[in-house]
Amino acid sequence: MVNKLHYNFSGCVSWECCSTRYTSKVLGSMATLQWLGRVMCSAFIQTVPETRSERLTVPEEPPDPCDFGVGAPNLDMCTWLIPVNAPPRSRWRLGMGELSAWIGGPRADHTTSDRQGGYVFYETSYQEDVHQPVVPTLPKSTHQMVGGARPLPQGAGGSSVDLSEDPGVVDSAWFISRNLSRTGPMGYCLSFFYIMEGLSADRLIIHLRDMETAENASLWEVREGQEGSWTKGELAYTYDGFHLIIFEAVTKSTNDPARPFRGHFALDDMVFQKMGSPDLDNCFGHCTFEGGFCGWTNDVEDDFDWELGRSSKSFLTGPSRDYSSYNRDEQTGGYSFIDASFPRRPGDKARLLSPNFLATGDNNPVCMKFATHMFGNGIGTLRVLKRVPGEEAPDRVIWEVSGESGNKWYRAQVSVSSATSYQLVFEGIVGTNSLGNIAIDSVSFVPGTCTSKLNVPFFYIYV
Ligand SMILES: [Ca+2]
Ligand SMILES: [Ca+2]
Ligand SMILES: [Ca+2]
Repeated sequence: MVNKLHYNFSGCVSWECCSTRYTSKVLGSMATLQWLGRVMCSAFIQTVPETRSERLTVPEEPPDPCDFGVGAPNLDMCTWLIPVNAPPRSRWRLGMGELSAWIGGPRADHTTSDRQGGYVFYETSYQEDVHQPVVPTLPKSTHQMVGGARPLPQGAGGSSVDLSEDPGVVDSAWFISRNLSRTGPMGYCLSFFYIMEGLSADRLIIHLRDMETAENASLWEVREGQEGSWTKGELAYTYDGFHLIIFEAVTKSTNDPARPFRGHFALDDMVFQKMGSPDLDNCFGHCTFEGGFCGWTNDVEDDFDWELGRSSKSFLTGPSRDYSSYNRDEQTGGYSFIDASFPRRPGDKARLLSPNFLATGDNNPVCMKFATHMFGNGIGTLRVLKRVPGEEAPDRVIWEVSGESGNKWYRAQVSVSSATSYQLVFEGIVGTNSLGNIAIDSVSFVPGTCTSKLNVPFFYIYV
């Protein structure tokens, strides 16, 4: 059961309506600047398939890349959409450097690095009206596809709310992919460039929305950008159902003194590729272990190997479900694990080697994120090491955890920087007995040092 969802601009159902509204409102001169109206009205009505037969019309291939065009008459959102009901203060817009002085946004795009290249942006300092204070409520699964103001999430642990204090309101704006079909076992790599700049911009999140259940899972999040410069974002994911990808840009709260200040988010060069395809040039090293090791390889100079596992019904052979299969509560999904049972002995090691990464430079660390599962009273140790190929120096341990952590997946992350090209190594070490399988999943990389925030629940639903 899927809501029929309509997206367009400002409630308009035609280009004429939309362009009139925008050109008169924004610039007051339709005759001279009609193209700007067209720029802002480039998406009209789109629907999410309501029936099975409609869903079958969803193309099997991922969308073509989108660079948002070059030059005002050609700016274009391609197949991307914004929600119909988004109020102006919660709306992504097409823009380009030449227009940035009037309508906001970065001074150059990413594709061409000039003032003619298109992008989409969300100006966070925009405040059309006065916000009403909203008391936070627990998220409810209302499944309304509506951007705009939303209550702040509950504090950690769902503690009671002090009603004497106005919690403020955050605005958020959604930028939505067209309908996507199943990704296939290898999954998709979504790569893009983003800017997050200014005091009033808080965070950028990517959600996956299941079109049948209308539930959202958050897959990716950043809370800071390299101010003013385009930063690459990458996301490898696999999903066995019809879905949407939603970028959500979130402002600071109205209670935050930074909220009135300027800020914006921008996106450019959106590219979907199939993981494992020969021309894949993004998501290097990322892996959800659904259909293989994604370029990671087993070391031959150790004691045994990492294996691919899948939805084990016995905890003796691996976790019952993987980490990256999101909101599908089924015994499904792949991961990689070490099997500690006979003939393994305590202290045996298995190493999984990454592809070769280029040097990061001293000022450009990357953060490797991954999920771990360490269940069983004989659990040994999981380490991440940095290896410099061709160098005699031993691998250097940069992350390590030992002992059991229950029958659960946990997020982990480690910052890496290297003056030379390098490899990363997952090393699993067998513990005191055979009840000690260690699993990993959802390896990904983001630019910059890892932030300390790891307490965001992996899966949560927004109102
Ligand atoms: Ca562009
Ligand atoms: Ca997985
Ligand atoms: Ca091995």
